[in-house]
Amino acid sequence: MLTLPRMASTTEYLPPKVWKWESDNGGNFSKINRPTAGSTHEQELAIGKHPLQLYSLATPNGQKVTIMLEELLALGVKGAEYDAHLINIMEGQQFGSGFVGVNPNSKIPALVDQSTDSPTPIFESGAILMYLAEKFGKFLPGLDDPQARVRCLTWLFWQMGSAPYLGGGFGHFYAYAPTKIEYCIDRFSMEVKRQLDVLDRQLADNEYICGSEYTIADMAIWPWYGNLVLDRVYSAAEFLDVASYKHLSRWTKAIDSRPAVKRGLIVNKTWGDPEKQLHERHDASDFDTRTQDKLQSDNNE
Ligand SMILES: N[C@@H](CCC(=O)N[C@@H](CS)C(=O)NCC(=O)O)C(=O)O
Repeated sequence: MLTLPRMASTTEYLPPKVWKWESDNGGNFSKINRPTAGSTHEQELAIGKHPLQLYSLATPNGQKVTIMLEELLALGVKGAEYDAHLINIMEGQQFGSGFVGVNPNSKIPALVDQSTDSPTPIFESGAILMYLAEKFGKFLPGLDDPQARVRCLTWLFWQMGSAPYLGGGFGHFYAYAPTKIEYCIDRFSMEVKRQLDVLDRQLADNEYICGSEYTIADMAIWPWYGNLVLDRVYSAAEFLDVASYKHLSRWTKAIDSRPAVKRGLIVNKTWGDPEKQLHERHDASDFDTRTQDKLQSDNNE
């Protein structure tokens, strides 16, 4: 049988034998992306006065953790007091030596628990949510209810595996890539719409993702899929016809109205409406006194 050599389906790009790094490929993140790990410069991390030190930015992955911390504080859990330090990933601060020491994967969010015998560093938003849930015994069913617990963990891990298709796949090619490539946008729109349908069906029978209780699974899933439904990421709500997912929309709005969620969403935020930007959070009162609109009006006085 005659075997034809594999041909590239486009005439524009034929991959070379060995891929080489072109440091600027024109993409939004080309200035900071690189194919190696490790730190690029010395930069110590600041340590504030509270037991928990968060190093983050208000992307959906960062918002998961600030929502959880604000929910814990709303329940009166004093040990959940935290300092939220800004890590500006567009300026490469995730490659500073201090940050890499906490998270060798150089991605926000990263947390250090300073209340343990020696500091406990944690990275990966799912691991952080689980750590906090177990530390304080909130928002994750305990080992005395193994079925409820595994249901919650299953949906937590569903988010970890699914959201990269939404962010790294759909969002990247729909909103950020320097050229619109129909193949990529089609492929990831299909997958994201399938995921929206998965969530919609789950929420048709359940008030929250895992049942009648609000858990860390909701806190992990909402910042990605809730923000998408509310058209706060990628400007793709119409394109993906998100309004057609009725149960998902109901859940999205219910969680968006929680006061702790409203606070969590603005911590470490450096873009958008100045009233909704709290660059760093070191005290509960910062929400009233240190949002960008307040700081700007203080400067003008
Ligand atoms: N699986 C990780 C993903 C974290 C992640 O991708 N963080 C992004 C911001 S949303 C980041 O820090 N990117 C910086 C970079 O890639 O250099 C988690 O859930 O914590």
